[in-house]
Amino acid sequence: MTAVSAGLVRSDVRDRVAVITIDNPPVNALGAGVPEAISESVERACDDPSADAIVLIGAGTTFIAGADINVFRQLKTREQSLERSQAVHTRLKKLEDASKPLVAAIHGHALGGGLEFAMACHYRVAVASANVGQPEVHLGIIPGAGGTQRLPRLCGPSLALEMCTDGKPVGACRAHEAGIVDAIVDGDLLAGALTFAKARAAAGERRRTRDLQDRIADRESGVAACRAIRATLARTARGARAPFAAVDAIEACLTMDFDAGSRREIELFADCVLSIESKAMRHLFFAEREASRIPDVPKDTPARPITRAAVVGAGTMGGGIAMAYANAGIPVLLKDVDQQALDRGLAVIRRNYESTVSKGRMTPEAMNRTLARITPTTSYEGFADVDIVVEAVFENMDLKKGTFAEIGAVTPSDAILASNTSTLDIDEIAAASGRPAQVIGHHFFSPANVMKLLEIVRGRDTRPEVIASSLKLAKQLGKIGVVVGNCFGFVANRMLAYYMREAYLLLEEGASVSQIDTALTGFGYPVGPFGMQDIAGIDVGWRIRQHLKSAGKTRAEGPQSVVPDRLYEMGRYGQKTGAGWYRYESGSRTRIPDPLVDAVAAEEAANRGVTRRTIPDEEIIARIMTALANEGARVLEEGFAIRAGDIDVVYVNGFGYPRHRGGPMFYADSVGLPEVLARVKEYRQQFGDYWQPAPLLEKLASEGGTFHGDAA
Ligand code: 3H9
Repeated sequence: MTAVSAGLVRSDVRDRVAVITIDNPPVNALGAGVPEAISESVERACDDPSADAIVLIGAGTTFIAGADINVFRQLKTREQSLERSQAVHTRLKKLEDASKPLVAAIHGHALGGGLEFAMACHYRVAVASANVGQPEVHLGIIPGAGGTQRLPRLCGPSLALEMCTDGKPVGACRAHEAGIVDAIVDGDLLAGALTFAKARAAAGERRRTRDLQDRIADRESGVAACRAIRATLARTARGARAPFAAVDAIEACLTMDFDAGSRREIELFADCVLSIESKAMRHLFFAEREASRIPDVPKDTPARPITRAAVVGAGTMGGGIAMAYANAGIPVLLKDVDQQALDRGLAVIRRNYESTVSKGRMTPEAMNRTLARITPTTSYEGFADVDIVVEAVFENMDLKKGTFAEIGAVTPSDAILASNTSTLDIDEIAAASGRPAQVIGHHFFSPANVMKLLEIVRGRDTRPEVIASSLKLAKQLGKIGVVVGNCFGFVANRMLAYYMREAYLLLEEGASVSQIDTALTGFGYPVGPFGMQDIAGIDVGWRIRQHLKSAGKTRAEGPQSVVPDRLYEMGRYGQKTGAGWYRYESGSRTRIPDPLVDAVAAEEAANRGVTRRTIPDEEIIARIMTALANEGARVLEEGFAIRAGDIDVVYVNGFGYPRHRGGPMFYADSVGLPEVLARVKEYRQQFGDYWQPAPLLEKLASEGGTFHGDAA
C-alpha cells in the first residue's frame, strides 16, 4: 500500500484501487486547495501502475457539503465569476476524462459542488442513509459546476428541475431509482466502493455523464416541464431570481450541446452570485448558525438532555408545542384543567395529523406512533419525571404565576421551566416558580409544530445551562433558537407592533387592505399583515391591547388606530368567523376584499382629521420597512438582541419575512442607512414626533457603517 498526503486530501492504494480521501472538517467543503488536491490526486492515480481504478470518498461524517460558501464573497465582478466558473468546469471535465474508472463513494451529504464533483466521476455508490442535492437556490445561486447540465443527463429533466428549484436533498434510495446513484452499498461503504470499482476496471468500463443523452432525448416534454415549473414558481417563488435561473440553465441542457449549455450555466451563475438576493441568503445561512453562539454561554456549557417533557395548556399553542415534541420523538404529557378542554385540544391535534396523512406526507402508522407519544392528563401526575415543562396557558399574568407556582412544586429541582408567553415579563413569572434560575421563555410561533423559530427569552436569573439546553433542544425540535432579552414583546412582537402600526395608519391614510397586503406579498411575504391577522385572529390582538390599556402601556409609539378594535366589536375575528379584514365564503379561505372595512378606515381617518390620499406601493414598503429597522436598531442598542443577524433570523423564521431580502436589518443595510435615516426624518416632519431616529441608526449612518459590519 502506498500513501500520499496533501493535507486536505489523502491518497493511498488498497487492493489495486487508489483511494482519495477528502479530509476538510467539519463538512469537507470545497474550500481553497481542495478541488486542486482532488485533481492532482486523480492525475497521480491515473499514472500509478499499482492502481486499476479510483475511489473518491469523504473522511468524517460526510462526502462533500459543497463549495465553501465564504468564497462567494470574494467575487466582486462578473468577469471574476465567469473566469472562476470556467476553471471549475474545465477541472471537472478533466476529472471525467480520467483514464481509470473513477467512483464517488457517498455517505452523509453530497450537496451542491459535492454532488457536482460526484457527477463528474464515472459512477456513484452510496450508503442508504446518504442524501444528494443541489441546494444552491437557498443561497440565491444555481449549481455552478455543471450540475444543471449533468443532473438532467442522469435523472431526466423533471427530477433535476425539482431538485434545482426547491433545493431539497433526495435520499440515496430515491437517487438510485432515478439514476443519480448507481448502487446502494450495504455495510462498509469503502469496501463496497472498492468492489464496485474493481468490477468496472475488470470490465474495462468508464461512463462520462456528459456523454449521456437518453434521459434528455425527449426535448419537447423537457421544455414543457420547464414551462410548467416556471408557472408554479411565479406563485411560490415570488420575487426570487435563482429558481428561475436554474430552470433557464436546465432548459439550456435540453436545447444545446454540453459545452454551450455549460456556458449558459456559467453566465446565469454569475448573474445570481453577484445579486443582492444571494448576498442576503448567504448572510442568513451564517446568521442562522451564529445565533447559537452566546457570548457568556461558552460552547462547552453542559446541556441537559431532554427525554421527557410536559406541556401545560392544550389550546392552539400548547397543542402545537406538544406536536413539535412528539414529532421529534420526545414523549410529552399534555395537561389541561378539565377533560373537556383536553379532548378539544387532542381532537385538533389528531385532525392536524390526519390532514398530513391525507396529503401523503405521513403514513397512518407514523401518525399513530407519534400520537402515542402525547399523553393527556388533567393532573400533575408524572411531572416529577420530566426534564422540561412548557407553560402555554392563556396570556394572563396571574394565571401564569399560579401555574408556575404549581409546576415549581411538582417538578424535579433541575427541570427546565419554560413559558410560551409572547409579551409578559419572564422575571415576574420566574419569581412565582420559586426557582427563577430554571425559568426561561420558549416563545413558539403559530403553528408551533410548523414554524421554525423558537425565541428563547433569558430572564435576569436564568442559568447558562438552561440557555445552552434550550438551544440544543431547539435543534432537536427542528427549530432555530434565537436568544433574546426580556423586554416587552421580546424581539419578534416588539418589532411587529411597529410593522402593524404603519399598516393601520397607511390604511387610514387611504391605502386599501388589499393594496397593503399585495404590496407586501409583492415584496416577498407569503401573506400580508391583514391576511396574517385574519389567520391568527383579530380577537388575539384585541385581548393584548386590553391588557396593555389596563397596564397604561402601548405597544408602539405613535397614534393608535382603533380600526382593529372596531372590527373586533363587529365580531369580525378573521377566518374563524368568516369575516375580518376580508370576508370569506363558507368553508373557503379565499380573501374577498370588503368595502365595509375600507369605509370604517375612512370614518376613523375623518375622526382623527387625516386627509386621505392615493398612496403608492413604494411608500407602503418604505414606511413599514423603515419602522421595522428603526425599532430593530433600538432593540439592538438596548441589548435585547445580541446581533443584527439574530433579528433577521427571528423575522425570516417567525414571520415569513422574505429570505431573499435577508431580514429587516439586512434589508436596511442594502437600502443604505443614510437613506433609512433620511426617511425617518422625513416621516417625522410629515407625520409627527413619534418618528424618532434610533441613536444607533444615526450613529451608523453618520459613520458610513452598517448593522452587519462587512457582512452586508
Ligand atoms: C455550491 O456548492 C455551489 C456550486 O454549485 C458551485 C461552485 C463553483 N461552506 O449546518 P451545520 C459550516 S454552494 C462553508 O451546523 P449540520 C457551517 O457554517 C454550497 N461552511 O451542520 C457550520 O460552521 P460553524 C452548496 C459550511 O450537521 C458547520 O459547517 N451546499 C458549509 O446541521 C456545520 O454546519 C450547501 O448549501 C459550506 N458549504 O448540517 C450545503 N456547509 O460550526 C450547506 C456547512 O462554524 N450546508 N458549513 O457554525 C448544509 O446544508 C449543512 O451544513 C449540512 C450539515 C447539511 C451539510
